[in-house]
Amino acid sequence: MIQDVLKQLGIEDKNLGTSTGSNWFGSGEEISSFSPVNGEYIASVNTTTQEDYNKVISTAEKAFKEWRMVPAPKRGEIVRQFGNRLRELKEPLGKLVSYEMGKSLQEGYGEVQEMIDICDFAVGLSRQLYGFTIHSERPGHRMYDQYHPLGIVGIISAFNFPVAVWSWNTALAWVCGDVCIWKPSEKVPLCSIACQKIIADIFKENNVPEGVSCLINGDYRVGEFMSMDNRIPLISATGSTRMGKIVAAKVAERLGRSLLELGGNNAIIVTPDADIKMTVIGAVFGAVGTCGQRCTSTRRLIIHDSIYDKVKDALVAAYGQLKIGNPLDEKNHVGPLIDHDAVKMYNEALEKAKSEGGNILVEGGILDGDGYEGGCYVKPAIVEAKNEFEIVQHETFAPILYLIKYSGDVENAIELQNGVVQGLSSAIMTSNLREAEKFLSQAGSDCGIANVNIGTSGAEIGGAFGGEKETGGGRESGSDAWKIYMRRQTNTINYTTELHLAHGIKFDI
Ligand code: UN1
Repeated sequence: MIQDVLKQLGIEDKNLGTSTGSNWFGSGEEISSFSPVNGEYIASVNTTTQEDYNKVISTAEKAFKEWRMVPAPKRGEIVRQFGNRLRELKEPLGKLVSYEMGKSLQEGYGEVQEMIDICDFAVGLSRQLYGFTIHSERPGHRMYDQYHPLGIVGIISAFNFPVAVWSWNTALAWVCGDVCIWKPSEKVPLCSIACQKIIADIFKENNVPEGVSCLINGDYRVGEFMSMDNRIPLISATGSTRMGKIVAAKVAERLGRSLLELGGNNAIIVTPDADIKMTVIGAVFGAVGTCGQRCTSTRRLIIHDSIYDKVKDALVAAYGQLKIGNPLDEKNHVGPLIDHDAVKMYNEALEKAKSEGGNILVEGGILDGDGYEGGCYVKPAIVEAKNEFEIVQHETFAPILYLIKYSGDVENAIELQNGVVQGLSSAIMTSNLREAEKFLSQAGSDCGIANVNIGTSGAEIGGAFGGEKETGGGRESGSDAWKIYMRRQTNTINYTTELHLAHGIKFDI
């Protein structure tokens, strides 16, 4: 089956990993992509050398000069066609995401749906790149601000959302008049080849210049070409906090702009008024969906002591129903982890949780028997823990859920929820209006995302996506996140015959 999928998406056994659109090249070493589903070799991609990169940059720079002159709604029209092509290719692309990354087929399709949704959003946005008009203090003057394209946007994406996060950035950047260079995770290079082929076709059909969408491949060294390059005014990086700190420092050194979407340590607060059924569905999907490898995955449940046992029992029963296995088989809820390193980190986290005094409620473990051969399958685990445990403070990209008890008022739960270094997503399950509003108030959750009666993951593209503290502070996707992809300019126009100075200054000559 996967052979058909690869064929439909134009993926060969050996692929050139560098592209400026229709042109594909690359002379770096090969990286092979193996599926976490069964360990099988899928195909290989060659990496981008410094020389290849320089060619990409000069093509992108040239393309920007043309692309910025295309009216924004016309750019939007091209993004509309891209969204339509994604609708046609949702099935093969979703399957490739599932097979190369390991997330369930439903989630693979969901990821492509996020791409389609952001394209729709960007099409509308292409007619709404507004600035303000401001009243001038001087007579006969008009003042306003407007937004212009920035230039080249560098996108560094993570393995866990191998296609959607790229599209959040590109769809907006393109309608804003920018050109993009994408460095995907070296763990999922084939997804990047598939996406670049799809957009290259659309661009070719519309005579879009070579260089508006560029792809480079390789490890952090290739990412470094971009973060140190002052020809790239904005670097949008998604991934670990460790990576984000390195990228941010390099970009800051040259006074570039960075948009960071880094680690999370997301909690759901479960108050005495919570609907237990909703809580369990939200928590289980949040903790085990994508095998716990979303940056929005639910890592902590902060449960009121009065309902602790009830929630705990319901969760244990729900975990007993989970089907783990080949993610392309739609009856399975949980697929594999991305690779053996991830399995090792999962194991180490469970060991550490135990050594710090955690009580294992649902036993974890590696699955390698029948049906799991060659894959990276593990059992989702639940651990009763304390918020201050070192391991609980740390983001482990795996399906480990920590249960933490609170007593007294919701303020105590909020304090625990905020008591970590990360600040991406958070949620409260309650039917108590006062508690919900406290959670959303300025003294409530300190995260970029705060939900009531839904879980921590699965954000819609229409909202701004990102978080505070070590999550990096950036916002991608909806709302007015587009502004970071543009430069703002304030214009003052004098339509009188005299030159007026501001602030009442007189300067007669
Ligand atoms: C990520 O894990 O980097 O909110 C992105 C969600 C998805 C995006 C996650 N829409 O879970």
